[in-house]
Amino acid sequence: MRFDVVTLFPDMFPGYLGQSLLNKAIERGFVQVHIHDVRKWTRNKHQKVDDRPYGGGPGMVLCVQPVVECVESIQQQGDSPGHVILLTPQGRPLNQQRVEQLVERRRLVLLCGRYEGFDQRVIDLLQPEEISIGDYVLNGGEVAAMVVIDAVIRLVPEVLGQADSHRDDSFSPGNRWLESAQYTRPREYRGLTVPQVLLTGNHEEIARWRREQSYEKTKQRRADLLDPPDSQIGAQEEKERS
Ligand code: 6GU
Repeated sequence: MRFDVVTLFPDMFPGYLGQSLLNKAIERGFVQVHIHDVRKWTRNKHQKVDDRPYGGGPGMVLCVQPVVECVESIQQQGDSPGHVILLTPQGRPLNQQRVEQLVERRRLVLLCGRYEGFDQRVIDLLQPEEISIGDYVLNGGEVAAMVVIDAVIRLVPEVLGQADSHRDDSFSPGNRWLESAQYTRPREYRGLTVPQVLLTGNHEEIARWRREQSYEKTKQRRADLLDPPDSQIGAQEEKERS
């Protein structure tokens, strides 16, 4: 799996990329992450990458030239141009179903926005998929790009220790419910004890208890997951494919 990240703030990434799971995957060659500084692609002498919006208004807009030329150059590297994603609060909200489709692409080019956004012609020319990571506003797309990388790499089969340990994750299609509570030793701490059923060794009983817990938690916190609408991101892509 290869990621190319296009950003004005390349220094935000090394800390994240150095964390153990990802670092091991990179060292073993299962994941490649290339960080590209858009500023290197400006053609004016002040290395300006943004300018005031036509028509007025607050903030600055990212210029079309450096972004488009940076992405085009990246796409010429490697053996496939990759799927281009623009991280923006205007995008469709990311969910696990879409993450599962993204891992199939094998190469993603992630554009991180800043300021008031990109010149519209970046979108017209590159036709990226626009993705948001939720209904709140970040200062830029960098953290969102890390979220995408984080969610996608753990689905690369070689990355997680146990090949199937993400199967039971909440939100995967086989299990849309939230996970039940987990306990480990000691059996008692400050008077709080582990539920008796987990100590019985009766696997059927335990599985039933977990399903019930999982259902109750989901009903209380995320009733929307019990009856999910078909209109979310991912469902649309699935339809377009078939
Ligand atoms: Cl992808 N970018 C920014 N700037 N804000 C966001 C976001 C992305 N997703 C949610 N909020």
